[in-house]
Amino acid sequence: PKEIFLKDYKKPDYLFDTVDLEFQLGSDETIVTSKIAVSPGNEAGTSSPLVLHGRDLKLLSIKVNGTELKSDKYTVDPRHLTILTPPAGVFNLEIVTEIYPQLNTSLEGLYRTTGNFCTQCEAEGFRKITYFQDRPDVMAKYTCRIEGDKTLYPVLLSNGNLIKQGDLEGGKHYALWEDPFKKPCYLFALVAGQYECREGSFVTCSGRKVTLRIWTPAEDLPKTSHAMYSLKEAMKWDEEVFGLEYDLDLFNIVVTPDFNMGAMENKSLNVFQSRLVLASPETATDGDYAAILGVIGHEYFHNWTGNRVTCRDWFQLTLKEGLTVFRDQEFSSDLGCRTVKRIADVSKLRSYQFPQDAGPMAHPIRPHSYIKMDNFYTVTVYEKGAEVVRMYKTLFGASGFRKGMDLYFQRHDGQAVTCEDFYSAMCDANNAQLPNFLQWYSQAGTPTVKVTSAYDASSQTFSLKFSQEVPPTPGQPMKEPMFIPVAVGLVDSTGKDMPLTSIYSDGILRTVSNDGQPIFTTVLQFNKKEEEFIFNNVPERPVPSLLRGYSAPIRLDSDLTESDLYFLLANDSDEFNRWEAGQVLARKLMLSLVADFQQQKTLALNPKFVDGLRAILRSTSLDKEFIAKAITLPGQGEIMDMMAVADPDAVHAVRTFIKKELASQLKDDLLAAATSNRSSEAYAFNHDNVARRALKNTCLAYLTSMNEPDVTELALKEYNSATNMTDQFAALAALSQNPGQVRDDALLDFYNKWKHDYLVVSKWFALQATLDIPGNVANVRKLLSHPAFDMRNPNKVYSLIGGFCGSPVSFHAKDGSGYKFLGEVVLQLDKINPQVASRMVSAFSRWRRYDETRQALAKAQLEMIISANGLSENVYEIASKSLA
Ligand code: BAL
Ligand code: ZN
Repeated sequence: PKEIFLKDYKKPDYLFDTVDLEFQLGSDETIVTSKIAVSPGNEAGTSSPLVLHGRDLKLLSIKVNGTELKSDKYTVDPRHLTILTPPAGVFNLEIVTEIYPQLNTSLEGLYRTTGNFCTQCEAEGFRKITYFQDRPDVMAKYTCRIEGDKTLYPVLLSNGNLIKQGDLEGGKHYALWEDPFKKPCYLFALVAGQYECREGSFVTCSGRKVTLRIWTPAEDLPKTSHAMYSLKEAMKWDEEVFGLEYDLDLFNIVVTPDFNMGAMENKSLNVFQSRLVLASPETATDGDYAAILGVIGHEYFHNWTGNRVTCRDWFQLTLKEGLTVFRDQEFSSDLGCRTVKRIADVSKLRSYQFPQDAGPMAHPIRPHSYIKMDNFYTVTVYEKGAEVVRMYKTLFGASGFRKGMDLYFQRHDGQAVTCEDFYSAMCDANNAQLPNFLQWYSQAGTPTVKVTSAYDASSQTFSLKFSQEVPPTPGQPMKEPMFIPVAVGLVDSTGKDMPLTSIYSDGILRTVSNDGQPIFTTVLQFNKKEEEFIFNNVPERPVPSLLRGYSAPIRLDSDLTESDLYFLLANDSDEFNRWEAGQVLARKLMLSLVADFQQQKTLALNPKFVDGLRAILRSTSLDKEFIAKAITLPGQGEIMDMMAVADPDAVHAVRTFIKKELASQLKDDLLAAATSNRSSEAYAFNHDNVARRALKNTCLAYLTSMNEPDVTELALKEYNSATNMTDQFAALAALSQNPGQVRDDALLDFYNKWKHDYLVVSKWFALQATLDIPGNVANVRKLLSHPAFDMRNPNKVYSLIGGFCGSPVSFHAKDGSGYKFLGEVVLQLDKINPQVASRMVSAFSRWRRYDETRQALAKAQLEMIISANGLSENVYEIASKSLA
């Protein structure tokens, strides 16, 4: 397979000005006619061959300026169509191809699922529809005429505005769509089938009325009200926060059960997998409601960050994804609770991105090379990318960030640009220079920042000495220092923030104030290997609150003592850092108990830790969802990630021990919180109610972990009396922690209740897949042949197989049964859907982190996979890099 490099980027030889597509949708084959107005792409004009991408296409004809092209004037291979000597200057190209959407299980390009047609073109799916320069810097205006059977496909949708529609002979009809905005082909979309829509409208800030339609199979329409609410909120928010107005009179969202990604931002025709649109209180949890809000927002926000301004090439993916994730995070924060959202995002980064950044697939947010671009839709490009965007906001403030965004759109609307363009807009708008900041785009690996502090009473100064280390990653043995914004506050002995006045560093004394007003948090700009910052006028030894709000995506290694951390847990005005202090304490505790467990010592819980959590649990002033987060222990993956040799059994045993011990020591408080936060009110998705349920259900999970009759009784009662899926599923999950009849009965009951609803059944699959019980692989293997499971449906695969791989005890079973299971599944999946298979094979990539026995077993599976015949490039890339 061929590796593609960022450094080899060249502008396209040819430009496409307009593209007129025609689809004749048939039951077996679809005929695609593409008429393109081509012009030379470089100033000198060109006579170089025009190379078009194409895959799985049957070429029917090519015309240049209306004349059929003779076969000696072009070549075709399985990946390309090359027109050897195109005419000089502007010319028209017409290509007719035949494709077979009903056979397309890869879900890239045009495919048919449950009778309906749907497309997915990002990153390189358009080449499965027709021959094209399938790259994002080729931007054209499109029309799309769709023709098909009126009964089978009553709804015909594409991008832009509906220009014409009408009936045709033979029971057919057609629709003609025109998109007035230039776009790259990855944003093209077509949907045809049996759908109904919920219609709404939104009046934009300039008074234009936009029609909003959410299309689903008729029976799901009642479940689209939250998505419609989310869309309207997103449109309003983007106007208020960024001054960005929607630019067409129609916005469509289509729901499909089979979709590789979560959703896709095609211009004015977003496509979503069902899980991220459909919700009712009875069938969707608070987590689902929150995900829908975030992803509807995310795809809508792409209209400006991604569509109006797009990427020059796929290496720049984080330009649109990092920025748009940042925007959806901010949107969800503004509509919910900012601290809780920040905690959730940082936890995700630590659980998924940190391990990636420390493994064989580590790559900068802008990768240097790829074999299959699909493999780079990663937590690094998305979530770390969003952290990099967040650093601009931390440095420039909300108004400086807005200025940068305004300048970015002013300069680049309608263009395909690079990460440097975004960086320059941010810096230029703020008259700033950020030395070493661009390293975030080119260096992989999570930097570790060490901090030591010293207080000098005689000079009333407090010093923070920083040093940074960026670990070696594949292809990058040596690293340069990065620009790291560190938000810092100093907390006095009464727990209050000290006013910060001036800081000395690098021979420069800086006054710290906000128009003469004292400030309590300052952002230190740390961009060298080592640097010391000295705070002046500090009357007593403070406890520093470092990296407030998690101001940079780094690992912080500070000299804060245990008592400093308990002090911050109880007092820090930065709520994120209160949570963080608890997490640092929990991580230290878990690691030390893991060592005890490995040495077969008796485990005992530090009473100070119990007291710290009790105080949080009893607080009447803290947000309830915050309390739920603060009493939740770091995940097993996070702890394994901190060990020299990851030991899933020890980490599991320790986490289970702490959970049970906390439950037993805090039982009265947990019971009080679990019962006092019940509510008989009708379900509403608002922060107060979500927070109340989160706290109640977190406490219930703790209590049930004790596996004692009274708490099991309580959980059963919660399960049976629940009036919404959040409470019902939480009670089921709580009960499922303990093997036995109660659990088996509850799981069966749940299935029988919900077998008619495939989204709820997916939750049921995921729950069983993630059960931390030895030997669960046999159960999961059995579920593969359950009538409700379908290997062709990505959502079910992510639930069952993905869930299983995320469960350390079963996946990393010492006998290799989990690895063997995944090895078999990957090969089976790869024949159906390489993108999904390659996501699954990634679970092997950190095999070197485990003991020798596990290493050998996992490696054997990777070797078996890589030697398989007909392996996709997607799986090959992940498997080979994992073995390298
Ligand atoms: N562009 C792929 C799906 C998403 O990130 O929105
Ligand atoms: Zn996106």
